[in-house]
Amino acid sequence: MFLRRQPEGFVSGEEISRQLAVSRTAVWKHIQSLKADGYQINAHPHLGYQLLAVPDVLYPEEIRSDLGTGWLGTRICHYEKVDSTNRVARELAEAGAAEGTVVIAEVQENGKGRLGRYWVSPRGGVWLSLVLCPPVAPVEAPCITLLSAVAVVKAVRQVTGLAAGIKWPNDVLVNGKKVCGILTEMKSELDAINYLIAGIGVNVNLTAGDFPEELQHPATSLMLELGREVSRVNLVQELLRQFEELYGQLMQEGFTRIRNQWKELSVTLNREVKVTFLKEAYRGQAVDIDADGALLVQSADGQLKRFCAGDVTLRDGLP
Ligand code: BT5
Repeated sequence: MFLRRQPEGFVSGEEISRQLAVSRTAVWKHIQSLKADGYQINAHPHLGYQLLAVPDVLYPEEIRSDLGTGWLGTRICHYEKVDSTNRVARELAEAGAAEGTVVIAEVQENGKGRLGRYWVSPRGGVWLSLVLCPPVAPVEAPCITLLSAVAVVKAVRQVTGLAAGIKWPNDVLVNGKKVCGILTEMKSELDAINYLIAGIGVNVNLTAGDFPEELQHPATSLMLELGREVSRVNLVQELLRQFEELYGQLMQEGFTRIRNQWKELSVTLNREVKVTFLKEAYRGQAVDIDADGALLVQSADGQLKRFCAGDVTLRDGLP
């Protein structure tokens, strides 16, 4: 990635071979393999090499360049195609992968939503899973889902300027449509988490044609809302930075600060909602989330009900 830092001009093969302490032939071979990976490189017989364009692929080297995180993303496993990054991350975790390992795929052929639902994952999105070992009790795991949503919203706002918000518990919306879903899975014992996988899917550069008919209204992508493509590398980098920062806050200070940020970014609170849980629907006003991340809903007769899980429909979408 020596060339990347000098996009303006040429770098001679001699200089690269000196800096990297490899032969000129090795430099030439490396340039050929970069070209094969989609990097556009201008090779001039006298001036040397010039980087013209990097491919829109989430190569670990691109993500790690200027990433600036401490532990998150130290190891990034990138795949062209997998069934589900959560499945791969679980397998790596079982094999002892370190906390902070990131699994990314360009395409998921069997992307998972919650409760066995599907997740549409064609090329152009960010489909990733983080391997975590939070030293908290399993009942506190929902906090990590809420934390993930805060991290996504902050990253989306930072990189695109779009006014993203959170719909409890795990959806990120832009203009009322879903751009991101989060699937948290864990392996735990009664009082300790062995590992937790935070699976995050963001519709970044998806076109309307990428969504099946039934998702045309409820789903969107950052590109569709912004009217231009978004750098997926920048988004992943910002997401990892925000996640690491928030995770640090959670470990040091507990959930309160994350909860406050979640509340600020929420599009659920103070709205009329329908919560569906185990096929039962409950209507009321979403008034708060509690210290465990559960949603508190007040019905018209003043009764307060607490939901640890469920699906929320906001008032505009209420039948
Ligand atoms: C979610 O479930 O929103 C969690 C999605 C998590 C996806 C990530 S991608 C990386 C990692 N690897 C995985 O295999 N999964 C994670 P849920 O709240 O149950 O929403 C699922 C519902 O959202 C589906 O039933 C569809 O109605 C809708 N949906 C499917 N694909 C979508 C998409 N790309 N964008 C918006 N909505 C979608």
